This record gives sequence, C-alpha cells and structure tokens, in this order.
Amino acid sequence: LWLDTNLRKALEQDHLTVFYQPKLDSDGVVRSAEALVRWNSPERGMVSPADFIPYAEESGLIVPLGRWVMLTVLRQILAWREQGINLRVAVNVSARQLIDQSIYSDLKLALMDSGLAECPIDIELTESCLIENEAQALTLMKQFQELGAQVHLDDFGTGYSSLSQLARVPINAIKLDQSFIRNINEQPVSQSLVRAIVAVAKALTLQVIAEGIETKAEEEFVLLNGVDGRQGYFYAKPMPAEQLGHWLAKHP
Ligand code: G
Ligand code: G
Ligand code: MN
Ligand code: NA
Repeated sequence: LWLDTNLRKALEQDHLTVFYQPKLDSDGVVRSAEALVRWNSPERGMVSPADFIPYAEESGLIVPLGRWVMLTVLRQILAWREQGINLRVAVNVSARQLIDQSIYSDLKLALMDSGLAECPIDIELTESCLIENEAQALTLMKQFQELGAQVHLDDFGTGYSSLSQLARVPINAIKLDQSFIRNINEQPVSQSLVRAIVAVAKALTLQVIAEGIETKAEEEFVLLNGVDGRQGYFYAKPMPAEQLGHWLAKHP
C-alpha cells in the first residue's frame, strides 16, 4: 500500500530520476548507455528499481512509468546533443509494457516530435517478454527495429529461451547475464558456457554484450573470447546524466 500510493505520487511529482551506465564497444569506445530508473523518495531516500519495478509491473503502473522513462531519456539525448555528446541509450522494457503496446507508439510519436532523423534509443527485453505472448512480442520487436531501435535480449542465459527461438526472434544482440561473468576466471563451467554462447551468437550474426564486469580479469576474459560489448562497475556505475557528461570527457 505504501508503494501504491507513493509510487503514483512519485511519478506525478517528478521524484523519479534516470541514471545512465556507459556501455563500451569492442574498440573501447562508449557510443551508448543503459537507462536505469531510480526513485528519490523524500521518506526513504534512493529506492532501487529492484524494489519497485516488480510492483509497478504487477499494478500496471509500469506503463505510465515506462512512458516517463522513454520521454525523459529522449529529452536527455537531445540535451546531450546540444553539448556535442552523441550517445544512444538503451531502455529496459518489461513484458507488461510490450503487451500494452503503447510504448511503441510513444516512442514513434516522440521521435517525430524531436525532429531526429534516426532513432537513438535501443530496447532491452528479458526472455520473459517472449514467453508471455510470443507472437505479439515478435511483431513489436520487428516494429522497433523498423523504427531504427536495436533490440537486445537482456539477462540472457537465465530464462527459458531455446536456441531455435533465438534464431527466430528479431534481435540484434544478447546481453550475457552477470552471473556468467562473476569470477569467471575461477569458473571453468562459466568459461565454457560463455564461449559456447558467443559461438552460437556469431552463427546467428548476433552481437554479444557482457554485463557485470567488475574486474580487470573479467574484462580480459571477455576481450579474449569474442564478446562485442561490455558494461559493468569496472568501468562505471549507473550515474546521473550530468555526471556521465563529465565521465565521458575523461573516457572518450
Ligand atoms: O539499476 P538496478 O540494477 O538496480 O536495476 C534493477 C532492475 O530494474 C534491473 O533488472 C533493471 O532492468 C530494472 N529496471 C531499471 N530501470 C528500468 C526501467 O526503466 N524499466 C524497466 N522495465 N525496468 C527497469
Ligand atoms: O536486469 P538488468 O540487466 O537491466 O539490470 C542491470 C542492473 O545491474 C542494474 O541494476 C545495474 O545497476 C546493475 N549492474 C550494472 N553493472 C554491474 C556490475 O558490474 N556489478 C553488479 N553487481 N551490478 C551491476
Ligand atoms: Mn538491462
Ligand atoms: Na541484464
């Protein structure tokens, strides 16, 4: 109940904020960041999305919340461009938002409004999006791609998608779940799994992004094993937009 009343209020009163975590390409250049929402509650301080996204999904609040995130991100991208910062941003989208479908029209309309020639937003979906309504999810994913958004399958390897499904779904990249990367140099099974997943992804011409990189050793492993993109605390934690501007100036 506390969540219900207060999350609605937070959305109305602008108590939500978006943090950004840089993503490095294989050449080490940052061309993109992941948007991660935060709730700055006057009563409880900074509330993690892990604590309110599940509730927002259950209650349906994720739909207006997701719209707010998408519009906030697009505004931020435009503000960065004014400062000469050219960045794509990946937004997390829940199964519930795909079923609702308005997230697609929201993005399409906002893009038209913005006057941008190309879509600078990518979409991160979890495997659960595919399970809940596969036919509809596939159609929307295709529409996002036609709009110019890349579609990335998030937390890959922890859900239930099969290899045949991976071949069938319109995605550009998979994001290897953090659990594969954690202490990878002491985990021979994880090493084999990552190599096998990279081989499968290459066969399907999908990019592979490793997330949760926290150490030099973890970075070295992914660099040696054909991973295309990387992200994690080793490079930077999620941070406010202004801070990312400063961070980028030091890490081109
Ligand atoms: O940033 P953090 O690791 O605390 O995020 C926790 C979870 O919340 C992650 O699974 C992340 O994908 C999810 N999340 C963060 N921001 C958003 C958002 O804007 N929309 C959705 N649907 N999920 C988000
Ligand atoms: O489910 P999703 O992959 O969208 O969630 C990303 C979450 O992972 C965010 O909450 C983000 O804060 C967190 N995260 C990002 N990099 C790291 C990392 O290197 N280590 C850990 N433990 N968490 C990370
Ligand atoms: Mn994500
Ligand atoms: Na993830």
